[in-house]
Amino acid sequence: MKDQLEALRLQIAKDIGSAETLEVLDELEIKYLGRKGELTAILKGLATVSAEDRPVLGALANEVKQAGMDLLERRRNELSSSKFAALADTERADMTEPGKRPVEGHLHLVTQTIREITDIFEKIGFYRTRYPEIDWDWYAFESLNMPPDHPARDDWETFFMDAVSSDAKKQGRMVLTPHTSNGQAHELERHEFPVRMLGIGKCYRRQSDATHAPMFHQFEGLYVDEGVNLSHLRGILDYFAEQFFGKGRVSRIRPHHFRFTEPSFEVDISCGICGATGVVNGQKCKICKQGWLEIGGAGMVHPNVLMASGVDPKKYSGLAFGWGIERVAMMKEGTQLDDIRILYQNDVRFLKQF
Ligand code: FA5
Repeated sequence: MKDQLEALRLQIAKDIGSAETLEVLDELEIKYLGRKGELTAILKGLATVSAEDRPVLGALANEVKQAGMDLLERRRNELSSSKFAALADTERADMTEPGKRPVEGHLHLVTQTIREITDIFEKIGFYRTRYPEIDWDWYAFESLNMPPDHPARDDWETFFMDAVSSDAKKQGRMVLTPHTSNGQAHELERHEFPVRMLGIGKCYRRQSDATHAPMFHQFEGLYVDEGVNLSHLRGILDYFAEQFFGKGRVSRIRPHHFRFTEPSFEVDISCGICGATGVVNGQKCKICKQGWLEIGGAGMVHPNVLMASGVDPKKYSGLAFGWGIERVAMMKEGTQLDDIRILYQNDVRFLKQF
């Protein structure tokens, strides 16, 4: 039995030494040292040996088992580390290699313009407001001195929908607002002065061509306090022209008619390409054709508008202006778009230029 054990020790050492994979080692462990393995089979013979030899042979069997376990562990460690060493060669990752950047988007030109305009007006004390884009007839028209059936509404009437409210100002129908001027009555009825509102929102009209979109944005300025006059309006317009369009750009006002301002004006900005001359290298300026670009309407708030919101026109006066965000973005040097609708076609090749 002693010889059998010694022979087994040598066999185990030989087989483990030549095993090339972890799986073979697992098999050898079962074959030699497992519950039904060769060592157990030899130990069954212990019952037949003399009581004197039994402890000696038992100790030897334990020694063979322990030696086998030690060899198995050592060989397993060797094989595992060489396996990872091989992996390190075949699957090497260079951590210093530049990664692949995901495609990054950016803010839409209209959003960028809204932020820029907001910054410019906040510097002179205006605060941003946002009033409903679907609003009651009162706010969109009547409070602005346009009673039902007045012809001044014609160009501005869009989609109306029936609605119900118990509020006296919220009667009749609701409308997709054609301008941000509906914000004027909302702001005035708060009766907190001075009012220095910059309302920015979406507007809707029955128009679609190179300079008109059916959905566009306006920014509406409303400044109401004691003693507000036309020179404040001129100052604000010139301030905006220079801040937004660049040094040397100025504004010009021309008489116009709006029901909610008196006097009313159209506002033009001097063209940055021809320097307000209308001529470039002896040719008519392609951008403005006559030196000036029209950007929107403005005027002194009509007393009826103040009264409609319970504001005393003898005490307070105000100025208001409403311009298109897309239009001013289009007129900025470096943009110069020849069709407003491209802004909403979601063509990434166009959008990523800004
Ligand atoms: C108005 O909407 C007045 N509520 C503006 C106003 C406010 C006047 C306060 C006085 C006091 P108008 O319809 O002209 O006015 O539009 C103003 C500007 O909005 C236009 O000059 C243009 O810049 C822009 N705009 C108008 N219609 C469109 C459209 N369909 N697409 C893109 N921009 C437009």
